[in-house]
Amino acid sequence: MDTKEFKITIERILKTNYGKSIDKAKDYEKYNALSKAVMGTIIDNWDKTAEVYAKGKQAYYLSAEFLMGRALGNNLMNLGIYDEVKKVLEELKININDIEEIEEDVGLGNGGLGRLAACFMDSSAATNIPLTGYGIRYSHGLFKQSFKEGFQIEQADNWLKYGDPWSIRCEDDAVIVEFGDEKVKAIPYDTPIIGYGTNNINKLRLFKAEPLQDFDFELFNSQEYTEAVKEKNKAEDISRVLYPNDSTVEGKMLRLKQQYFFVSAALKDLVRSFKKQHGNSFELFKDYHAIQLNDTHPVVAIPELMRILIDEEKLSYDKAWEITVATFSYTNHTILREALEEWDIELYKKIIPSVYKIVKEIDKRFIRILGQKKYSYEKINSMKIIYKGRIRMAWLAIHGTHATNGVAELHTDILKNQELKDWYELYPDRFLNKTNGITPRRWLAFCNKELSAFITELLGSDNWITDLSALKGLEKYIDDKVVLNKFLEIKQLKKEQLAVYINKNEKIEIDPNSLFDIQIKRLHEYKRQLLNAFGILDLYFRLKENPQIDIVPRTFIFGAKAAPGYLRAKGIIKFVNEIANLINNDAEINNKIKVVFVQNYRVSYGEKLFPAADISEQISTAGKEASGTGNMKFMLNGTPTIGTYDGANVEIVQEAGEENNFIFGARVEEIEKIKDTYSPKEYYETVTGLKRVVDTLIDGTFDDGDTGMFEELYNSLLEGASWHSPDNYFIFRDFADYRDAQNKVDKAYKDRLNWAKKCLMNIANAGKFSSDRTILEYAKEIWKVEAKQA
Ligand code: 26Q
Repeated sequence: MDTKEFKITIERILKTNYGKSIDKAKDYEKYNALSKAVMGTIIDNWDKTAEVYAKGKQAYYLSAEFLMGRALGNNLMNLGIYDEVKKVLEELKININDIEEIEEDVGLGNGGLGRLAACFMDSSAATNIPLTGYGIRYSHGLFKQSFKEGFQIEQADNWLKYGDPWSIRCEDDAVIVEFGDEKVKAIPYDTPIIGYGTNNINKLRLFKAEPLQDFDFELFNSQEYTEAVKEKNKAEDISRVLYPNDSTVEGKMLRLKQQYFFVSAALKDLVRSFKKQHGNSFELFKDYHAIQLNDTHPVVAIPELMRILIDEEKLSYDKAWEITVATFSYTNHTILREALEEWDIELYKKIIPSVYKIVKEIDKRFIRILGQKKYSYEKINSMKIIYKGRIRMAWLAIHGTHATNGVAELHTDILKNQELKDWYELYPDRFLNKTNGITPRRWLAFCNKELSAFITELLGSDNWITDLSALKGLEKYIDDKVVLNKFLEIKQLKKEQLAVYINKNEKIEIDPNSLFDIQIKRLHEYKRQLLNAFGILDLYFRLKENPQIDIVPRTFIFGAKAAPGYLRAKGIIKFVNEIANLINNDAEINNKIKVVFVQNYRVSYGEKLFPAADISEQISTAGKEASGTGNMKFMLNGTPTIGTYDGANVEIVQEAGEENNFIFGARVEEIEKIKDTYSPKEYYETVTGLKRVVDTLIDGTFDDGDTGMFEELYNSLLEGASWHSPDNYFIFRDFADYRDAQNKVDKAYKDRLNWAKKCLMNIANAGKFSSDRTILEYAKEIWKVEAKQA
């Protein structure tokens, strides 16, 4: 890098864009100028990558969510210029950390599914796999969260307030998306995905919705301002905001419009460039495109491609179907019934009537096939795509693609043998497992530079950053006291850094010498933050009874957003905050335990939390968490797991050893066995300490501000509700086991060197969980695309 020229470029951008010299510029202006300067240096490689990719088959990731987080620091690292730029900035009297911290997170996703998409983008670039992401450029991402008197408050996320230096608006590539009674423009914004250790630069293309016409000039002239901008607003509503929901499905019209909007735009974009290259030879389409559907959210792509091929390109139904099935594949991310997407046919008829017709035809022909196979009437009913006035998107997805995959071994097994059993019998060759992964760049090299440097030193090479299985080489240091102590030293440093950050952001002081016990993920009943809360309360009461109990001082840290309409989840947040209030203000106890619920947990907060954790909470009800990926981020940063036998936890302990983690609770088979006769009351009455903690929900220990939230929680556990049985997630069943496991953690932690060994074993065996491995599996086994070096 020519640092002199780079400096000049930054100064020039500051002057042209903000009319300021560097000494007067604000941090966000410096951030923008620096980012734009970096953009300038990569454009040629970006073009070249596209050119090389265009010669062969490419893959496309259609996702309603991309939870990208911040770009600057990660991009500098991936380009290999982080240290150089840091120095350049120092010479300009700028601290790179201040500039990094000013960047807003790009929060265009809810949680795991959106973050997985982001990790896949990074991994595809690093491994030279031709993958392009397609999605929506929401003007507002996932809401910002704060707490007021312990209650969650949501605020709009205005991530574009300082501009978006990492995207380029591609007016020339705009397409028109047609709804039944409305047409809108879809404008692509392209963001470079910079590969680590390669010149390849992949692309994330997100569409913004705009009206065909900016506003009605006539109306404007006749003073009817509101009317004049109405159409503009209506169009822009489509990409205005991300639905802040995960795991429960709401059949909202705008949500359907969002789905069709980006899917139709993406397919039109692909068909247009295909025709430029190959004319009307559509039999070649599948040889140039593999399209992955990220859950059912983009599954309308199946009938939309059919519509384009049949209605616009005049192919026969059979030809179009063959191309469609060969092109698409589908990933399932959930086992929760309530999260299986279904759409009312009336909504489809109204919003996208021509697509509805195709869905109907697909279903008709499918029913005919099942009839020929002599399937019973009941079975056909249970499998047909349209049933009782609703379109079952997961069924359409399995039938209309050549591959369906789960996201961890256990999850895929449950799909094959339980949830999707009939489908597995119909299409046995279509079902595959692709265990999730995380990018080692952001989740170790970038967020834990101290540990990374140490690993590189020990291994004598930094090739683990692109070949994570190389971490296995760390195992040979398992009895090396110097190494183990150095690891503990680094962990301590990361904990101190986190403590400073939490103090600044939450105004709570925590002790970096205490054990950091962390649960960070979306708030959901099945993830059982409530079990954690009960565990803490139980420990508190035991300490009150007997202050002599010799425990390692512990700081319990939570981070989670609750969907705004998910009242029970919000009740759990309030409950944990009440517990925090009680414990943190109890002078007799607060040197032993402390509880912090951090506000606005997001990717950039995660980057500070994962490296600082001593124990990782992965305590979902067995069978409910499809995979989890936070569990992998902890593991990679040397944090043992306390967890159930669920999702990817199973594979984590397979790799790192059960003896280096803390597994507890009912397994899937047991849950299956007890679920119909489960009586939480019996546990409540008989398990020591359980009643005492559960009753705090109703006995006046805590105040829910007269919302009735706590009583509702209590009833959900003991009485159930119309839509579920009591203690639907088996918290009472696992309570005692969880306490035992926590006691084991406490005991194990006291033996510092032995603890460090567990940590080291987790790092050394995290290789499997690189998203590079996952992406290469998708490329080879599903997409049939090959790496291509630009
Ligand atoms: C659907 C319809 C309407 C509104 C919102 C939604 C919606 C949005 C997001 C439904 C579900 C989601 C997100 C699901 C999700 O994040 N699932 C997680 O996916 C991860 C990646 O595979 C897994 O590791 C997690 O186990 C799984 O919970």
